[in-house]
Amino acid sequence: MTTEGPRTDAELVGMTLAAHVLEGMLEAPAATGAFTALLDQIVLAAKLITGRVRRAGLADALGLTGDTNVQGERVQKMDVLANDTLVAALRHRGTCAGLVSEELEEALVFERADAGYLVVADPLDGSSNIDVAVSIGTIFGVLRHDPAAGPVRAESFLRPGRELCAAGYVLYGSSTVLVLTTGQGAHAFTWDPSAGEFFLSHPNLRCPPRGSTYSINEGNTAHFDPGIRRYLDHVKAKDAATGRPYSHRYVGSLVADVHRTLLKGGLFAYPHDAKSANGKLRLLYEANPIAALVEAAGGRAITGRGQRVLDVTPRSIHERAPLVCGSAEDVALYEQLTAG
Ligand code: AHM
Ligand code: MG
Repeated sequence: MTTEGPRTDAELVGMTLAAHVLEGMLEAPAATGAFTALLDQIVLAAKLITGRVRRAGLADALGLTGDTNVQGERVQKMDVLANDTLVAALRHRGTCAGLVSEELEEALVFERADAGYLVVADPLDGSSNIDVAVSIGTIFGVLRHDPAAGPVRAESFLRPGRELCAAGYVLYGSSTVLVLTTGQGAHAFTWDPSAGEFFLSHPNLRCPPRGSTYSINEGNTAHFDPGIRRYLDHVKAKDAATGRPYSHRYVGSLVADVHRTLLKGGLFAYPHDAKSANGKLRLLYEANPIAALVEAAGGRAITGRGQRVLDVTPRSIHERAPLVCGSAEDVALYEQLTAG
């Protein structure tokens, strides 16, 4: 008789996302089906959004709606479609008590007395890239909610990112990839349109300890602190021993820039500057889920102002936060060169 040992990462490749989530739940005896049901609904939204993104140019879904969102930014039709899709998916199954979305000024409360989770999301990030067929993404995070603690309010969401029980993004790139953490590592799943499923393609993602690229909107250099300019000068200087100069890579879509940084290593930064005191990215539904994923993959995510992103306590649901993340050694180098 032979007994099978635990499966290796290579043997896990090809498993469906649904099976992966279910197996994770079975390993956590205290878990209920509600968490799996919630993730199922988020994944359903991702499947619908990827279909819409792929067809956008054909379905009169490109361009602006004519409205501005809560950030004062112009709203794309696809932003609205993606938000409506996510809201509709979360309404079902009774597991989601409320949603904070980049597209909704106020927290949306689902009247489900016993729902145990809150979701934060940017339904479609990288709006400026939609019309030009460049990669965009969906970002989400999940927080536990105690139904006995009273009705959901905006304050229910104002918790540091370290309290997220799940976080993920979906990259609509040359392929559609969903990266998820539920606390035990980060795993990437690739969408197979012919099967209509996400399959595990990168189990236990590890961000390399050091990379050779930096990803930052260098057009903002005039607004940067001297420390950040010192860092940029350093990575562009020639030094064969430390692999410099680094290459510059910047898509302008957070999900795409972070996904490359996670897989290949290096540094992504959207720092504070003289124009934007807290940078551009939103803490609850952009910086926090990304920080949770980067840390789950062994990387680091900091504000560049002496704090781990996941330790920042939010004061309002749409507040912004600087984000510097990626390979542990590259983040340490950034810290060292920008200090003082
Ligand atoms: P959005 O939520 O309005 O799409 O803005 C967020 C995006 C991120 O995806 C990206 O990292 C950043 O804005 C790029 O900003 P910039 O064009 O200033 O470099
Ligand atoms: Mg966004």
